[in-house]
Amino acid sequence: MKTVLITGATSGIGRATACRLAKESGFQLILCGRRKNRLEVLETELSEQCPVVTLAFDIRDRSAMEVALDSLEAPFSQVDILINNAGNAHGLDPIHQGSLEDWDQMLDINVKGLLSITRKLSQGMVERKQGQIINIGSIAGKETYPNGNVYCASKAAVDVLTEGMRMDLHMHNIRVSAIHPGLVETEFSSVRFKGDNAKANKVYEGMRPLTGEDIAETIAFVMLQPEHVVIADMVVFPTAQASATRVNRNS
Ligand code: NDP
Ligand code: 8X3
Repeated sequence: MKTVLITGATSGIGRATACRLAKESGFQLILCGRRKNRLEVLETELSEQCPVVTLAFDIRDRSAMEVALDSLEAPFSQVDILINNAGNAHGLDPIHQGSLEDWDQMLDINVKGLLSITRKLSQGMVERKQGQIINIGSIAGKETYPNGNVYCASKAAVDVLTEGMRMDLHMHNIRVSAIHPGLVETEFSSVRFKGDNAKANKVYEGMRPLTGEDIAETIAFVMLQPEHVVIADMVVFPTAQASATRVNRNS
């Protein structure tokens, strides 16, 4: 049985991925996020389908992350597949008005959090000469858009780090992939606009966005390829989107 760890499993893409992978046989899940109550509900829901454990920690807090991962007992102590999904945008402001607190959050979660957990879990993968890492980037990392500045930079870092990880780890038989979604309707925009749901809903106005389930399906596709195949990089848009800024809102 292979062990899959998903960060950011309490909502959106991560939650949908947990539900999608629970349907596959041969996998057990470690689900992570800060909201413990949501993790508990999900564990109860999915443990009828496959073995599940949950770990509640803030990915910015390196020692909390280490303590949580070190607490894993067999058969969950060896992580075979890491899905680096936790992340968010915080704010959408021009560079001279951006909030330093928002910038810290995006860099600490989307970049440094992803790096810390990857460093920790890739060590065991290297020792065992087997593993897979799937990073959730964004179209924002491929194309910068107005006021996206630091979020775009954080996702460009995920793009570059995916390449770096693959270069360092392929000789240890570890597969590294990135999936870069366009607009996906999750809690993402509500977090970006700090709970202002009127602003959040406008992001998807007049068009049909992707769902967390759509991206979960692409994650499963990448993950379930034969061992000699790595999907290195994938951009996934809704049909109504052609680039970071070109969206057909009459669809
Ligand atoms: P959601 O806001 O629905 O989910 C974000 C997840 O990240 C939550 O489970 C949240 O859990 C977790 N998370 C956030 N901050 C932390 C933290 N400090 N420590 C631990 N976990 C954290 O958004 P999405 O599902 O849309 O986002 C998932 C990923 O997809 C992100 O990396 C995002 O950048 C990326 N993405 C999203 C797109 C979109 O349009 N929605 C498009 C392209 C990429 P909790 O709050 O419980 O800690
Ligand atoms: C999320 C997609 O375009 O809102 O990464 O940045 S976008």
